Amino acid sequence: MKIAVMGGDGFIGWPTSLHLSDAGHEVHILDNLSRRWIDTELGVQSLTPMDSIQERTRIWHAETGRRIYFNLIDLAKDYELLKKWLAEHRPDAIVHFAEQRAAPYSMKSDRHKNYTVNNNVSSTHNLLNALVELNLDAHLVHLGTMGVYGYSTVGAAIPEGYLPVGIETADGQTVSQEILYPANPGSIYHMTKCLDQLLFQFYAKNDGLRITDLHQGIVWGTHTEQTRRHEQLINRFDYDGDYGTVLNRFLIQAAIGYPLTVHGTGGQTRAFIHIQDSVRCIELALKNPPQRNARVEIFNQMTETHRVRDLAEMIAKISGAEIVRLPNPRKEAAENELIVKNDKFLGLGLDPITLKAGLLSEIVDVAKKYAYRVDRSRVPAVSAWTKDLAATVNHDPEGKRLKSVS
Ligand code: USQ
Repeated sequence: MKIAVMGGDGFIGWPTSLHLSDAGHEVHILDNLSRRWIDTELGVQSLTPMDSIQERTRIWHAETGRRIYFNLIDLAKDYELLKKWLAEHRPDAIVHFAEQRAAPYSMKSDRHKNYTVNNNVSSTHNLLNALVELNLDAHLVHLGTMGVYGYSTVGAAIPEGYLPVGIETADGQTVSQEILYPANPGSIYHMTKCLDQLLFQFYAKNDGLRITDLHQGIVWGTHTEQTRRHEQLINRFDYDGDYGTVLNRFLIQAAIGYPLTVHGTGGQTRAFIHIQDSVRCIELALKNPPQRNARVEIFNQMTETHRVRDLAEMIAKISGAEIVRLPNPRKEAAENELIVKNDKFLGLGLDPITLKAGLLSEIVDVAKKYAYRVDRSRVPAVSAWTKDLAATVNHDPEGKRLKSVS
């Protein structure tokens, strides 16, 4: 297949591009390199040293003889350029990662809220709009989030996208329907993914577009089979308070001797998936497109659920790290239960990689190798969900410890 990977320079976009290229597909990356600009804005860098996208694709070609093509296009702003590229290349499938993906970044200030909404909603809409305009029947696979469902305890398993409901009619009958699971976003970022769902629903119904939405959990790990092949193919690995996600942050914190930063009681239960499984799921989704005029296909792309404090304890046990409980900068349930259905990917043959001490220690070792690149002052999560919460943020979780050491 000819596949366009929108956002193919990012944390999952890059390993996905390699995985698909390795599987024999013709891969074209479209990316505005915003993730690199945001690193510059925040004054942080990936724990792992990353080369330019042009250099990465050159190394991939030298290693495998396969080409990955790169195009500098901003989906949210360069509509005409995007349309021109799609018209010339007419890909069979499109994987859409081209969105700002960090909840804390989206909540930093009014400017970051505006940027996240404008960027994410426009990039998705521009893509859908162009497909219709060009009469292009490419299968669109979008990286959504488990966060569209919200994290309140329901006491029932979260279905894959659609909820069966009974509606009482005027004459007292009950009719059955399946509706999109009620959206319950917990951040501006998560809200944009809820808005994406509505855009997909409309374009599938109105124009018959073939769309798959992947509701992904928190990704952990950094390497995939392909990124391991060469030092310069290495994936990015975020540790900072805005872009680092919880499990990867704990692993890096363990590696650099920083206390594991648990927000609140750590009773938040979340869904997780290893990055290797993430790229496999995307390939499975590409192989199983919905029919034209069918409703949007939705998969829950996760393999297990864990409570934040249990993760911290597991990592403390294997690494000897200490744990600190911090005031939670987010407005979220302190404790929640989470049961999630993921039968569809399992049915398509996904054999999940689950959290095991051996695998976690391996990631701590990767982190130790690059520990010299960490700026410890960028570890704390200081983006607060409300002005009141901002006043409670702990800007220096290891401060006391450092003082007692000196
Ligand atoms: N947390 C801590 N300590 C930390 C960092 C986070 O206790 O140092 C807690 C947070 O308060 C939250 C949970 O861990 O309760 C998860 O936070 P996260 O930063 O790992 O994940 P989140 O902000 O939800 O976002 C990430 C990705 C996003 C993806 C989402 C999937 O950045 O792109 O959509 O995970 S999900 O969480 O399932 O919605």
